[in-house]
Amino acid sequence: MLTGPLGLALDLLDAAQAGARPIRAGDGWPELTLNQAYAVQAALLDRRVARGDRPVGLKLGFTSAAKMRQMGVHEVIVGRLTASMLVADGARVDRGRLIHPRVEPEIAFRVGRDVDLATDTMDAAVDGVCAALEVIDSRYDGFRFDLPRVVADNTSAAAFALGPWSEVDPAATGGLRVTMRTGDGTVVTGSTDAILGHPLRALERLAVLGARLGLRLSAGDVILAGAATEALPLLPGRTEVTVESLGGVALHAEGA
Ligand code: OOG
Ligand code: MG
Repeated sequence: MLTGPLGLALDLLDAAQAGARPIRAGDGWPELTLNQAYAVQAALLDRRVARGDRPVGLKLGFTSAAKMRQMGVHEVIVGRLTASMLVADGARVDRGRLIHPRVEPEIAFRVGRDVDLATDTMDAAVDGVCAALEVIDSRYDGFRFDLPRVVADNTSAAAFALGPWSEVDPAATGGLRVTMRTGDGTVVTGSTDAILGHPLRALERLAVLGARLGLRLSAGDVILAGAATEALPLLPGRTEVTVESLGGVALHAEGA
């Protein structure tokens, strides 16, 4: 149980997500340190689990210069993925349950065995790679936050979709062309090299951050390496991401 400022942050974030209403100036958001913010993030996960959800992996944020520039945050962060966030490839996402959703193209890794990030090497544990699409939905008004806020808000995680898994060596995930087309036909392109120079670097950063935070992965868990381009609004209609040699993934957004 979190009490005091941490408990308040937890309650504000939980209510914002449940009600699809952003936290605004004047709502009494408490200033948090980065460590406190990760404690709030962990408590949010505990609440989800208590309601029947299940951890299914980890995500990295701000692994690309494009995202850092877009959001004004310049440090790699880690968040939690749960089963309820996973959207089947091509399935529907209801925008009405979200505040101001955005979508970003990513790649995902899957681990084939349990990993204690403090002691185990991660890239050897990876047994699959795929194209991925992440829906982010900051619980703060205007998508405006600083580092502790976005960390407490589970790195804006809202939903994600995964393409078919390939047994590509993680070392071969560099320099792949990434394309995202959103509901109004807008197309952005980039390269997996935008992710810290090579997606393997994302795994290395996750190992360092995860060891510090005491994080673990279970066999079958997913890691989102972070967006390869800036995020775009999640508009009604089909959003599709393709990653050269890995394939594609899509979702269909509906609702106001
Ligand atoms: C935070 C989430 C960042 C990424 O891939 O860089 C992230 C945000 O931009 O709201 O998921
Ligand atoms: Mg992301």
